[in-house]
Amino acid sequence: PQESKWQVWTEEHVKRTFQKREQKAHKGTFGTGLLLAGSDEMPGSALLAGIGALRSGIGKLTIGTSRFVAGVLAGRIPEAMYAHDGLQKVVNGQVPKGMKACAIGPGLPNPEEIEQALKVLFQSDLPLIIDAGALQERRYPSRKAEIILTPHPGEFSKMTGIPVPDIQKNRLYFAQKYAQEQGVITVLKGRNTVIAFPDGDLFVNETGNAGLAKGGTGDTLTGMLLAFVSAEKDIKSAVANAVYFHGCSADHWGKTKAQRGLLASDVSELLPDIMKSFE
Ligand code: B4P
Ligand code: MG
Repeated sequence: PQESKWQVWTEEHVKRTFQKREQKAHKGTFGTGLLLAGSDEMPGSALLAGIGALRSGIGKLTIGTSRFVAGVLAGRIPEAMYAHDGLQKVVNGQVPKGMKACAIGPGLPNPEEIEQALKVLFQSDLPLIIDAGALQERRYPSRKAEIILTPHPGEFSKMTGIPVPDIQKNRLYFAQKYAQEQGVITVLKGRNTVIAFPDGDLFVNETGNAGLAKGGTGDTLTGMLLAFVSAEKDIKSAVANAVYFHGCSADHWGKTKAQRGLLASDVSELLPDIMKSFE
């Protein structure tokens, strides 16, 4: 199989597309993001994604999570608001008002509940970032706002039934095919993350290193995507720049420190240094 033409998403692409933070801005300018993540057994995923979103410049963040997790997180992320049992509320049709985009999946264990929540969210006009526990084999409805999927090869295999070794041999081809057939933006993660758009546009990210091969770094990326999609006007560069900066953080770390010592939270902490040279 053969994908159609593709490009590396380069530093020049980032310089051309990354928006300056308007000095007359207020928090509303950058949108409020809804993060549906975290459960009693996996509270850290909501924490990591939440910090990823805030460090990436989101205007306001509402974290929909269990009461227990909200209690744990409130002291660590005082900047966020909390929707207690947020996923259940969405299942019941109560999507918090005034949101610009929604990310769902990190640290969510219950597939049936997620499926019901997605049914409600698909009816909304929110761009959706779907990750981790929310990635399943399913058909996506055609809707106006974008759907962005962020599988690693294991999750992409679960979504498509294609064995991981086959995916890895033809990452560009399968990501492009899936994006076009399903009408969703597909971010196939791993070394040289592939970013495929429904119109056939296809990019490869070359930043990042094996320091990112550690639990939690995917959650950080999901939070970053929520922020960029909420704040930026152009969806393609919003997605590609989030992937680019995520990798840059790991590369920056690797200049002076052992890759193996990188934590997912360090990725977020380094982001302001990375983005500084693009502002
Ligand atoms: P999960 O247990 O579902 O892992 P997770 O919670 O999703 O972890 P996290 O969210 O932190 O990381 P993610 O991969 O989303 O899955 C783990 C299992 O899935 C593994 O045991 C394995 O079976 C399978 N699996 C996962 N990745 C696989 C792969 N690449 N090949 C085959 N099987 C795989 O996000 C990680 C982030 O780090 C991404 O942004 C990714 O692009 C980046 N990253 C990781 N390694 C990198 C590298 N070497 N170079 C550059 N970037 C890298
Ligand atoms: Mg993940």
